[in-house]
Amino acid sequence: MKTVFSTIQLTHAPTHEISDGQLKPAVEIPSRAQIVLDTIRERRLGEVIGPEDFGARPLRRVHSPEYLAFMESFWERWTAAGRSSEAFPFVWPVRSLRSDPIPDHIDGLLGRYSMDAGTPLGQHTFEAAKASANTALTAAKLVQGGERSAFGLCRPPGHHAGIDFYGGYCFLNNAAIAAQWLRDYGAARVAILDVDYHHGNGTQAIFYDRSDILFLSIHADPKQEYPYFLGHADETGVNAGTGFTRNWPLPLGTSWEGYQQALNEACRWLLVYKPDYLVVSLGLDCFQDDPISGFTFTSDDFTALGQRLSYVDVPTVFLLEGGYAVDALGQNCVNVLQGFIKG
Ligand code: 6XA
Ligand code: ZN
Repeated sequence: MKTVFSTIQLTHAPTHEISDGQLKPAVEIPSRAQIVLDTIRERRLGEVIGPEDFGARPLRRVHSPEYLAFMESFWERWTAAGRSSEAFPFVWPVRSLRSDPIPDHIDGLLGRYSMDAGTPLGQHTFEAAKASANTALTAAKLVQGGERSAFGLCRPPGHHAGIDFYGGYCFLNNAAIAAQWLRDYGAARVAILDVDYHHGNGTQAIFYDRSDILFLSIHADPKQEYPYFLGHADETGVNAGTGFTRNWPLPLGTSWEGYQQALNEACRWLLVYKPDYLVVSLGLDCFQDDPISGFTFTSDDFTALGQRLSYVDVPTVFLLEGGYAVDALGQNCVNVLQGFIKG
């Protein structure tokens, strides 16, 4: 299996994040990508290639022009306001406040275009996010060109980012951008299976009213876990998209044993839907030692996950999402990918 990766993705190197009422060391850090890359080479998964530059068009197919313009101009505006550190929003247009008109001040803009205060935004963030999206697109193009599978070593991740907001360490929705690109270049139906520990709220919302892109997600129950405000079992799509979103929220403490029923159900939906391509939002944060998560997968369970996905027998694009137990991240990730190859 080929891997796509660009070192530009390492330039987003946050130092801190806001969590647990504190300014803590950031967990979505460049060494995550580095260890995955090192393990891919050690275990000879396959060739590692750089991404093609797809330009702005595929980003505009998913994200709003206003949001992309905000991201492009963010650092200039932030520094013009006299700031030089990573940015965190602190006010949002929630119920009873107005989203329009758009504020002029950078602190207002940060709130308008974000969903949480836990996602550091810095000088090189958007450059890295664009490289990450190009990595996803290049992996999609490999599979579109006839490869059975490809791995986009995406970082920063994407599945929490919506049409016009960032959050959950995500800025551009790599899985959505890749799925939409596959639709735009010949596929009739694309499915996205999100196996990250956290619900992929951004991806779900982007395709919620559509039947041409199926969204399936298995994750920690949002009543107990981030992102808290989406990912319940009763969210199944709307209008033309009714029935084309499915969620399996699972309790904290879920093991591979408890996970498999949901995974088998999700795979059955894939067999019925018969997508031309499958995009897997591959988070590795279901791991037992993940510092911010609450499931109990072992490293071997990730091999079984990859094997199970190979039985679906659809050309598959894997895109990295979360996973913060850095020491084991490379093993866990390559276990999924080799499990898939060896099926
Ligand atoms: C709150 C937790 C963010 C979740 C990030 C993640 N700081 N999403 O792994 O998949
Ligand atoms: Zn996650």
